[in-house]
Amino acid sequence: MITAPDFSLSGKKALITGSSQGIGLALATAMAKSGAAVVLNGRDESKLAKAADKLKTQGLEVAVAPFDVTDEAAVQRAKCALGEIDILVNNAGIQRRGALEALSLADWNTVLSTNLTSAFLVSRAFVPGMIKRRSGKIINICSLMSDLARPTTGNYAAAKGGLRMLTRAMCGEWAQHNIQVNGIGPGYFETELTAPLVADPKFDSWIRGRTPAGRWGQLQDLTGAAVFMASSAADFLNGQVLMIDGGLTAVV
Ligand code: NAP
Ligand code: GCO
Repeated sequence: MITAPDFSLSGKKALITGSSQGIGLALATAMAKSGAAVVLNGRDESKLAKAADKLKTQGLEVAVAPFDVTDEAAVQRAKCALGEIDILVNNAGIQRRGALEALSLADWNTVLSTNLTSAFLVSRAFVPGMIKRRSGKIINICSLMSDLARPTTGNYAAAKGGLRMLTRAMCGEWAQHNIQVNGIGPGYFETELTAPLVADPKFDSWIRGRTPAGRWGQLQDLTGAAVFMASSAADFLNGQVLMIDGGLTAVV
């Protein structure tokens, strides 16, 4: 018998990396409002505490796990401290813009390690529990730059392109254990990461013209897809990346 889809996350524990602000905090808030007990993550403990307070004042179940997602030992310590989780959102990410020919190896490495390797490190830490329980959801926060490049973001595009393929690779290895791994590819959203672009009238005008919806993305625009992918309604969705970009990648 066909029933209404179940988007509830009640009884689930969700870890969202890089969730002291921006997209991560928005997704954590929406998941908490959908019933999940959420764990916020970031390196700056005071920022993390302020973010947790915002959720607590809304009566939401929240904990914090301050660790650097690029630090293998710190990720392992976090796994020991947190125990099992049901939903993992690999969201932590940074930008270090610059022309490729002038880009430092440090700026290359830090973007690849934060935006790509960290998804491997954190998923590797928590997936054994999901395998044992034959249940789990992993959501990788990709980008429209998983498919499209823009000058001065070569390191970032390489990382996000890799994250699309890592999403498929994780599906290939873990779907057999009833673990669903999918990605969300935001377009251009107003956050701290894009603040310099939002503040640039030329870029702002260009992105509004280049985006069929004619606007920057707002954080609420991402929450429906994230809660869906984290819920039992998406139990047969696997290895896919959903672009939420106002149509930007669909139209030249
Ligand atoms: P943001 O506002 O700069 O937030 C980044 C978050 O990640 C912060 O909470 C930051 O906290 C955390 N973080 C950074 N490095 C970390 C590390 N090594 N370990 C743990 N946490 C770390 O960025 P955002 O715009 O929300 O972006 C979130 C994700 O969405 C990123 O993966 C980004 O690539 C992706 N994305 C963004 C857009 C957009 O237009 N904004 C579009 C497509 C994709 P701490 O600095 O305190 O650690
Ligand atoms: C840039 C932006 C993009 C966005 C986002 C687009 O410099 O063009 O930082 O990389 O962050 O990933 O989806």
